[in-house]
Amino acid sequence: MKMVMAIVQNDDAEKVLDDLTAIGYRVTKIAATGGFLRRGNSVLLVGVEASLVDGVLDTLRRRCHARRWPVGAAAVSAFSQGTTAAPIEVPVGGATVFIWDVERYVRL
Ligand code: 2BA
Repeated sequence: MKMVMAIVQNDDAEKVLDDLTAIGYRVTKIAATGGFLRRGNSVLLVGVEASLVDGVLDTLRRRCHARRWPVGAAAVSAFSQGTTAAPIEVPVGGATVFIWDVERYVRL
């Protein structure tokens, strides 16, 4: 069994949840905050048989879109090191995905 942990933008999370639950995947959504932009995002935890991981990745590819967001003042000032910096944007997403082996899965 594998654990798929996907960090996605809030705007995409509901569609991913809809698709995954409709085809029978069990999913947990956790509200989170990105360390760089300090914007809300969503962490989706999906425990699946190894053979189903590609199906999860297909859904994430289909539903998660890259966007550009302005960088907050704190991050700009950290990068500019005291010099005046024009507002900048960074690309965010589709999805950042980590996959690891699950040693044991128990539902009590
Ligand atoms: P944030 O940390 O808010 O980062 C948002 C976007 O800002 C990133 O998009 C990336 O394009 C940019 N960014 C982040 N750190 C940067 C840095 N030190 N210098 C320049 N640009 C930087 P994504 O790469 O698509 O990441 C989206 C969100 O996924 C991140 O939100 C973070 O919550 C999570 N994430 C990404 N990589 C991660 C990792 N290796 N470990 C844990 N969380 C990660």
